[in-house]
Amino acid sequence: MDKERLLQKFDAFMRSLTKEDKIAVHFHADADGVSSGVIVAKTIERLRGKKVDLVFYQEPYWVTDETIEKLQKNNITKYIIVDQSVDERPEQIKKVELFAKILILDHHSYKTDLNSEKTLFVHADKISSLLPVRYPVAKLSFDVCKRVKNIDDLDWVSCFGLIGDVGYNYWKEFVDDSLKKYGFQITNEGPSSAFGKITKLVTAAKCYKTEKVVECFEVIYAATTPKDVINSPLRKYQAAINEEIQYWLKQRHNAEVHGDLIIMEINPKYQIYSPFTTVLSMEYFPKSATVIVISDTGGKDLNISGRRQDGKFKVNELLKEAAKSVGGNGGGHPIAAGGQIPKEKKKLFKEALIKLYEGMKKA
Ligand SMILES: [Mn+2]
Repeated sequence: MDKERLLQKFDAFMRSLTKEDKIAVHFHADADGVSSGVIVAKTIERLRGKKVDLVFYQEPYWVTDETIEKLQKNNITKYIIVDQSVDERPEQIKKVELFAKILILDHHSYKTDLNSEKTLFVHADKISSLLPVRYPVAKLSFDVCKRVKNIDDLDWVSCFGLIGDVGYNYWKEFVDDSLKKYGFQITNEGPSSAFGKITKLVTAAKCYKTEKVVECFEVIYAATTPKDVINSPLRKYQAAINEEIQYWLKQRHNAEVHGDLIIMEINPKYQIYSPFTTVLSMEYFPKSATVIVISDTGGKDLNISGRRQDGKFKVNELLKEAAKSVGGNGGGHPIAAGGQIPKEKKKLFKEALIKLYEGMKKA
């Protein structure tokens, strides 16, 4: 389907929604997902004069039998999925098609084009020549929804979402115009802007407890200006997260040092391992150190997180190999990576890590 045809189908889908429809919005539990969920849900409320009926995120991200049960229990007739790739289980989508029409807005890579009689799959790669990863659904949903309703006042919602998916550099003019419109400073970096503050509030709330993304959705939905969110009770989660990170930074003397390989074990109250490892490696150890954090938050797996700020050794390969050797998984970027390992394999993992690292240094 070409772009024009797809967009016309999108317009028709949105304009066909009535008050009698039971509409569910399923969003990815991150800033881009919350943003695009709010944009789509608000556009629908404005179009049909009634809020959507059900809003949720879920883990795992694909459509499960429980998802289908929930949709049926709520008599859903229109199921909208934003910023979530569901093409891995196309047979589950077929099951939903028996009782509901589906709209998917996404930019993740996919194998199956889900477009059918009942499903409209609007993917970034069909709308824009940009790499899909650079076209966050926060921006995609804003661009398509504004075709059917005036949503000029939701530009800031799009902005904090696209900043969350590292999209500022590709949408600088849009974000800067919007910052100006609300009287905020242009900072030339997404995260340090006023909208970046909202992105961080959402990210912290998710770290605190994934289910708090629903509260983020509600707070942002109810807000009329970005300031309403910046000054909202969501700040308490960020304060808790920051306090926890500070606590563990003070424990850094407990880290094991093997030359320039630093391994630290933590058991924090919240899922702080990723931002914690970043701060630890950027501000407390030399950029020429490889910093690995093993985090236990009570689950059956441990989270592993690694940074090598000067890029001399590929921490994604290091974590991938070491985790794989104990039945875990790992990956990411050369300077920043993560993964999981079974809790009982911690000692073996550390041994593998040290040995692999020695090998990398000799190579
Ligand atoms: Mn996204």
